[in-house]
Amino acid sequence: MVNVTINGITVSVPEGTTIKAAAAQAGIVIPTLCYLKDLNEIGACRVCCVEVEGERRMVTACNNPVREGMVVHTNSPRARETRRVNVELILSQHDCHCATCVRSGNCKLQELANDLGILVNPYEEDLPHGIHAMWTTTFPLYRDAKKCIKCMRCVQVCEKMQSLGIWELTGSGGRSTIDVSYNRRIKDADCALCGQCITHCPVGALRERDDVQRALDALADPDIVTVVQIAPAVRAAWGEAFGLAPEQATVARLTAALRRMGFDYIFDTTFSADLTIMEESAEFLERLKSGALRNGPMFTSCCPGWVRFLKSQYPDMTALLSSAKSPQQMFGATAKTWFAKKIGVDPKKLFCISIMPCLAKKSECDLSTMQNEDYGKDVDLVLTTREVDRMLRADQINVKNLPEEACDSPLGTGTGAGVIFGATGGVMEAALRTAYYMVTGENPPADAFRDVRGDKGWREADFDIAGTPIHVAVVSGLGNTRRLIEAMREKRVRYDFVEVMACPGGCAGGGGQPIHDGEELAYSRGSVLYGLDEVANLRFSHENPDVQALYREYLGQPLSELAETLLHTEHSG
Ligand code: HC1
Ligand code: SF4
Repeated sequence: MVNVTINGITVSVPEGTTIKAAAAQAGIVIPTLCYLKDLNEIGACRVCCVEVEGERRMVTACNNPVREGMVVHTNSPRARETRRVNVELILSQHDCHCATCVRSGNCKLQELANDLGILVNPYEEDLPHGIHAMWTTTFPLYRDAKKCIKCMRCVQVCEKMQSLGIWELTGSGGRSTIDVSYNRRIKDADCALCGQCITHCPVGALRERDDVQRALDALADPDIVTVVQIAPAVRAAWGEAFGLAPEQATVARLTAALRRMGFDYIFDTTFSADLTIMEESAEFLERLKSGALRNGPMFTSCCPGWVRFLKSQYPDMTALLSSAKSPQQMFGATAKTWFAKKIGVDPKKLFCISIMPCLAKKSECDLSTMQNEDYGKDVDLVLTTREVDRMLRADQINVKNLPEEACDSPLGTGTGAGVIFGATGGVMEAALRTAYYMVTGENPPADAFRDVRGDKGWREADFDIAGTPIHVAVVSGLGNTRRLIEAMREKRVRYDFVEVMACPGGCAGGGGQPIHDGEELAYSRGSVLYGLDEVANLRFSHENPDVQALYREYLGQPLSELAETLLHTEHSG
């Protein structure tokens, strides 16, 4: 152990502890803009500089370990002055038009400048301009170089967590900035659109393409019937921006809010998550029976960030993906056929809007394989949880005081199995519940496959389905995914079925979810979803009465010709 005195308080900490962590143990907060545990411990922003007795230079607290007998001051005149000047210098290169910034009120730099009482910036504004300030406005990921503070978080998150290395530091001195690596344009750069660089950005330099106006235009058009679907993981997060507890921030309350805004039909993606399970479980059993799994496992296909990753990094393996479309797309295809017929509306007049915790969904719905000549696109528009939160705020909807209202029918019913899609391991668990039923004609205990749950980024489990052993893996985060695929290619591991989610923790931690600087909420949101499953009346996708009606009235059975046409794809677009 090492003894260190910080602001007169002596603490004893293990060797190797950083000054910042030792101070936290003494109850002293040392602010920082760039620090991310295990990912970005490089002292880039210099906001955490402290004075160490006997040292001539100021010391960054986030990446320097304590030494025996060290005496540290975080609030000495020199420490105060250094922190303030460093923040002022950052502000001199930051577009401070806070009123028009998407992160206003949720910006680490704004908060810190305010905490430090910086009312006038004494340094000349020195904003980057020219090429770095320009960006395509069509790609779902949007970057504003004028707001970038070069904290390096996006660089490290994309490189270390997601193994993609899309960002890099370019230029030098005052011209240094972050840009797409190897001089590529973002749309050509293999970005998976996971959005993790956005949720880890301390300011508003990265955000999703804002599609709110397109939703408002659809609402304003009297000829258009708006149909909204709410993704599983949205229910675990949408209320965070309003200070609602998870038990208040229900789908039913969000449904009420969306009705107040004027949307015509409000449905639940858990309906089509159950539908996906019917198709995907049937497909898995078919591959199992035909021996196709000898060529490699079946990969889940519902996460478009993962599908983008596979197509760009391992294109020779895309045949292993389940041919099932994602629940988002299955929903759209069902809404524009079965449902449109039911309500007697020309499907071309239906405008399908998804509320998703995800940016990659914005590009998934634009794929050429996700549309047809009869009705156009399965899904017309995707809004992130954050965009919908902004719409609710814009309409001054007092969500706290809204009653709960049921979704519309028949695409509004989901089971617990559909709800857990939003957490890592949930798709696998839901699929195995139904695969077991399809083989044996009996339900297993609902929690029979809970071994796939957990917070490790790469998990494995073994099960027995009516005498057939199956070996499965669940992985989340693209860095973990790359490790798993490399292990598969080197024949160090072999699986029958693999669930992949691009974002650590699954959709609950998706790149479109509300941002809480430095806090990882994926697993706590995931446990909200598992809690909803536990108390659900129906916990098996095959028991969803609306899915049963869809097969009875329209599709016939899983993998029927019509189901193949509407609900499956080649993943080649
Ligand atoms: Fe997801 Fe899915 S779980 S991909 O994370 O399969 O985005 O929530 O909607 O489509 O259902 C996202 C979540 C979501 C799909 C489902
Ligand atoms: Fe990297 Fe994901 Fe950001 Fe794309 S969205 S740059 S893959 S972190």
